[in-house]
Amino acid sequence: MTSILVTGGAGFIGSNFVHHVVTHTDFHVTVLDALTYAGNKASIESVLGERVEFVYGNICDAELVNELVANADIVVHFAAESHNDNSLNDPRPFVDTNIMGTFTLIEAARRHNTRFHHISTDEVYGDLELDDTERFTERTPYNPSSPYSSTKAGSDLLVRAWIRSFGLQATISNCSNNYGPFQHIEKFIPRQITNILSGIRPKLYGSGQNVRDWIHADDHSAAVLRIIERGVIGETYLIGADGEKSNLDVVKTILVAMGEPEDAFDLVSDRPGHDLRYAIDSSKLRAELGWKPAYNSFDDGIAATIEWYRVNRDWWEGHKNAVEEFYRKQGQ
Ligand code: NAD
Ligand code: TDX
Repeated sequence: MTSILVTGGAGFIGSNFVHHVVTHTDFHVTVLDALTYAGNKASIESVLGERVEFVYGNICDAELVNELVANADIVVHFAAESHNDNSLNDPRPFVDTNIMGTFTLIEAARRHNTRFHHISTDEVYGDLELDDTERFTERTPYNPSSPYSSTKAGSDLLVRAWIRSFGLQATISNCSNNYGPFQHIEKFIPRQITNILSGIRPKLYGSGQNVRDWIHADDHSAAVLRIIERGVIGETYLIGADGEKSNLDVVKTILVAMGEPEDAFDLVSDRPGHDLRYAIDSSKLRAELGWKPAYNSFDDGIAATIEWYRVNRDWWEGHKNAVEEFYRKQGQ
């Protein structure tokens, strides 16, 4: 039986991936997660057992990582500090986890010649103008803006160098903005949904014109599985679902779906260095590996996500005050 090590499997996308793997494969899964503020074991509790094992630990712990990688056939590396706003307040954990943690993992993968898949983001490419006709491709030059995206770019470059210099058996994927269940409520979509559920008005940074390219986390998981199964070693694949929307449009979609007037939001201070637009051209992944998204309606995906937060109040309610206090202090 194939044994897969999933770092960051108690986080948003990692936990969605664990559920996807349990449903669609017969792999044995080991989750390695440090349960930072962003990790929640409850997100994978329902599948923990013989097929899914949880190991509490840090990806910077070389001894632990070496032992786990030695026993795995494949490593899928999701663990990261992932929130731009946090990286602007305290960049240090981003350097530690995203750079040193990735270094620790690829050293172990190199030692044991283990298949490695590195999860990254479209933010490494910087941003686009609103009227730019080009989208990001695998050939777009790196130009990250924030401490978060620069540490992700650094980790991608480490993986690329380990492939070329040491023959690391690795692939890389850079995905656009994910939404779906189990996303921390500091992030845009769940923040607004849980605001409305808590009687707080949604908060839009700046003018709300910034554009993100949305993909459901389950579509991201399916693409990663496809890359593990059919991807070519050494290659990078961009993952995206042609889901470009302005933040203003997303907030209006959420408000209307929750039965509120579509102008019942507040404009708040902008994020420093706020990237204007991301947009992914995923034609390489579609043409070469035959992947396509299954979630074709953003409105339906958002409605299901709203329902998930409505039903799973216990999962998020305990963090809500602290998250809003963090934002209140910076006028957001
Ligand atoms: P998340 O913040 O929800 O989860 C991160 C997980 O990693 C948490 O469970 C946390 O406990 C764990 N973790 C953090 N530091 C760790 C460490 N040092 N050792 C072990 N575990 C540690 O993040 P996410 O949104 O699920 O993102 C997962 C990955 O996907 C990241 O690499 C991110 O860059 C990438 N990505 C995210 C998005 C998105 O829209 N969220 C889009 C593209 C790519
Ligand atoms: O309250 C808010 N109001 C608002 O207008 C928040 C939290 C965000 N925003 C804006 C900022 C962005 O333009 O919404 C957009 C999305 O913000 P985030 O959810 O913080 O995501 P983003 O910064 O785009 O990064 C996300 O996608 C790429 C993930 O957090 C990253 O991990 C991933 O790499």
